[in-house]
Amino acid sequence: MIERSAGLGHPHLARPSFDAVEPDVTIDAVELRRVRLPLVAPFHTARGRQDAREAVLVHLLLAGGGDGWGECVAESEPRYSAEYTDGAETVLRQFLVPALLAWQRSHGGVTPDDVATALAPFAGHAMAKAALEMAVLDASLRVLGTSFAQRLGAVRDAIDSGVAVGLHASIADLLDTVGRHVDEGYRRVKLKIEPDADVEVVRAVRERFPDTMLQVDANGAYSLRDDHVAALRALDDFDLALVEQPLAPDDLTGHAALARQIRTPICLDESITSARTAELAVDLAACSIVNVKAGRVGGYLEAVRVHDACAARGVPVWCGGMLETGLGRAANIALAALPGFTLPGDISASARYFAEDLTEPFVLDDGRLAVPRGPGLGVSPTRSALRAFTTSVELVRDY
Ligand code: SMG
Ligand code: MG
Repeated sequence: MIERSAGLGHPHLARPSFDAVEPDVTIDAVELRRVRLPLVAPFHTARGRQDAREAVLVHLLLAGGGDGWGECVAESEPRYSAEYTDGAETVLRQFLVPALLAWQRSHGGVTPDDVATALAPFAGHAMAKAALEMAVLDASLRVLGTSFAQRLGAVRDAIDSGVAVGLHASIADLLDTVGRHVDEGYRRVKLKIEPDADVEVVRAVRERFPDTMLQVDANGAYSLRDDHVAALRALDDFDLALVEQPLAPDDLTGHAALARQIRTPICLDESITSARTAELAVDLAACSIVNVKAGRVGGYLEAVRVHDACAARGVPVWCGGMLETGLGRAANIALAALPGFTLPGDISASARYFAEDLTEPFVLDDGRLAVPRGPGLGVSPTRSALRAFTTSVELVRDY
């Protein structure tokens, strides 16, 4: 791993290999726990509206005590991606957890690096796989007394916090929401856009907030139609940090063509499903910035490889968000503390989405969030939140 530091020119990226020291853990049982947290306000995007965060949590119970938590970022409905909560729970119960337990039986234990190998026979389901790997990472790092941040190669103690603002019914309402977040101290604001809710919306926000770092996310709602390209080109006037995923996820050549027609840098989100697709997208000039989401690429270890591939190409990355509870938020903050994460991520304070989080809340400090430093995720669900938000629990074990 040390050779990667040469490409980055960053001494801190000389990340120690944990393979030698990370102990095998022995999983006694896997609890698949469904939670449902109401959102403080609905979140609208070009792909629909959400009123609550429904998630599958993967809770590993280790033989001899100890545990680990993973959060699956799949959403209730298959809109942002093909994965969705019920599907993720099914694939975990029926295929992924049994495969990991079978691996453990034949190898005498599991390490975080084993998870992707054990699950590789199954196609897709990146978010479900990521949740299981996250739980194994948490469990084994807790045993070691090492934090996620240290394991992933973090170089910062706090990260700049950005906030994503959904589509609003009126520009006046949107300006109120953005104003509130600017007052709260967020270091950049991302606006959701869609055809016909773009140029005027961004113009109004830019006029009211001339000094705020702004970017937009289209969730693939545009095409190369003339009127769509014209609207995206009109956004060049507003000094946006980037436009995220304007076109369909599989349209890399379309993004490359669009990049030649607009000045705002293109960032890809849905298109990037692995370090390999990140390399391809960058090498095709489909994007010049990458949004990294561990769930979308199959886990935090692959997310680090996306970071490394981008760093080697001089491409800035930032950490995306999936309305995570405190568990996923803790892991995202650790990831966003890596050196190549040079842009603020969609990692807000807990209060942006939840009146009560699953863990102790993450709170902004001068527009920043502190990187958890305790063993594993450094946070755990509180008993009261588990009681309040759990909707079902099932136990999977190797009989
Ligand atoms: O966690 O603050 C957050 C959400 C950020 O906008 C956000 N995420 O496309 O980047 C994205 C969306 C995906 C989830 S909503 C469809
Ligand atoms: Mg996005």
